Amino acid sequence: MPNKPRVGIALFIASVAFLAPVLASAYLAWWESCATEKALSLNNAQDILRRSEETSSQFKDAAQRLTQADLPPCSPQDLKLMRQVDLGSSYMKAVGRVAHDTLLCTSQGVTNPVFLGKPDLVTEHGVSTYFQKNLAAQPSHPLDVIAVGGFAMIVDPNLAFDISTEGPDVELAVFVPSAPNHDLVAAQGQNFLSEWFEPIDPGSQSTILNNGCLVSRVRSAQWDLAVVVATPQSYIYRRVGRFAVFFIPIGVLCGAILCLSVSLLTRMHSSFPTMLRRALKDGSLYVLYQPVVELETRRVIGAEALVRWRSRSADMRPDYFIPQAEQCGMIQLITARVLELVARDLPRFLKIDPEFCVAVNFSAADLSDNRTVDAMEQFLRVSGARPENVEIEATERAFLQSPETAEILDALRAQGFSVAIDDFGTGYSSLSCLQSLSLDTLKIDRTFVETINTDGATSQVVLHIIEMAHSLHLEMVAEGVETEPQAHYLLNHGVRYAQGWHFGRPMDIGHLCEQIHVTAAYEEVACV
Ligand code: G
Ligand code: G
Ligand code: MN
Repeated sequence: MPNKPRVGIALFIASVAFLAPVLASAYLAWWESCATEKALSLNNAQDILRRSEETSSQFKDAAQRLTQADLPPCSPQDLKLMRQVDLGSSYMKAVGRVAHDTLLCTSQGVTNPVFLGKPDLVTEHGVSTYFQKNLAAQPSHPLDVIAVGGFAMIVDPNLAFDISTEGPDVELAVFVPSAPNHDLVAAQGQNFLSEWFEPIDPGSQSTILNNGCLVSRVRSAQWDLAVVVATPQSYIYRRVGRFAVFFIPIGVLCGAILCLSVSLLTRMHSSFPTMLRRALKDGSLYVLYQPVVELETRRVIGAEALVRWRSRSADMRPDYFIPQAEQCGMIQLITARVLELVARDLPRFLKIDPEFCVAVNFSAADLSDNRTVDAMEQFLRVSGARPENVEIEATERAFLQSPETAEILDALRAQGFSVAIDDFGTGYSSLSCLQSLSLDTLKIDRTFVETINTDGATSQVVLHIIEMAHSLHLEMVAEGVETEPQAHYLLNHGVRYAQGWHFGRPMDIGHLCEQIHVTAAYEEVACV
């Protein structure tokens, strides 16, 4: 994919990764605030309804007691009983007797009849309510009179609302759901909307957002009473602010972590070509050399060039970046860089040993491209080396990629380079490779060398490989030799060359030069 859309997509993913948790936390703050405010408002409504129900229940008990006593209305005994009843009920201010819209007497000793006027509200159950009557010594504090069956209850309408609300703007109302106009029994606030009083089922409750208010409604199961509590929506926003202080930083943190991870991942994966191009420019690709020794003399006669990538954080494994480079069609750039580095290093090796041979790993793409032949021509010119100083190493996968490969290999061999089959025996078609291609060297894979002197099922395979190589007149290099008995075994079975940790790990040019010197000196001593 071209670079620009890739950057665009990465930016988009990173922005989503950052914004998603931030938006989620904002939504969570809003959701939490709504839930808290809803719970508060419902709680208030239930509290008011409970008080109203209790008042109704106390009045019902009082009326029952007075009816059962059947005393002459307003007689001394009647007044006495009314006082007793009044004392036992916490929500009623007083009880009394009514007839023809007139309060005849009360438990508080009122004996002069008080005309109440027409009732403000009459329910279908025959309950009449007279609002805001000045009955006693306290004219500034009007009371409601609720009358049924000749008895009256005098209540303070504000008592039901004696609860702590969140603020003065919270509106409260107790109403009669069965009344055609859903008349208010008591209210605190003036901005009620008629739709808030649409009756709900007895014993049920609901909360809605309506006209900028959070409206909670509860209806009594046994009384003809319902309560509305309306809280301004601004209270929710105020709460969101408080929750946001807590949630948003968490969201921003999560967003930042996610965004960072996404950008790291996209840098690691999607922008591999960009990274490789940069690495090729800034010199973070380099080569190490693993010595190849002659088993008989232990002399270092050559080395395999192994590419390395020094990245800012840690070295990147070739097992990762070689297949990636192959996949995105950039492996030839790596081969070109390796050849450039080897061409620069070779003169130093040749100064010590003019026969020294460096093996370079080639990929399928290199072996299907005619330009490789020209590149090798140029390599000889730049390095001043002879073709015998270079071996072209490739796995069977690389050999079998395209029909041109055989021709290109022939051309390279005609130039004088030798060709080795790498990791021999690990693929599916190694044998057909040997038949169809002209090769010089077979590199025995370390999985077979590992089995030497063990009684594993495949421990005999190495012998067959060696036999086959002999019969095809191929030179052999054993890979992954880690112990002296392995080296001994290979030598005894006619393998001339080997590489592996027993002789040396991949090393830089300085160390390899030292090792060439040391082994050359060792051989001279041995010969004397
Ligand atoms: O020693 P190392 O871990 O680098 O080997 C890992 C793999 O990378 C080996 O299979 C080796 O063949 C491969 N490799 C190392 N250098 C090169 C290179 O320059 N070109 C190619 N195509 N493969 C390489
Ligand atoms: O190109 P090739 O696939 O042969 O790459 C050789 C790989 O084997 C490299 O990863 C190199 O580091 C690794 N290697 C070289 N010598 C040894 C050895 O003696 N033992 C093991 N385990 N790995 C080795
Ligand atoms: Mn190799």
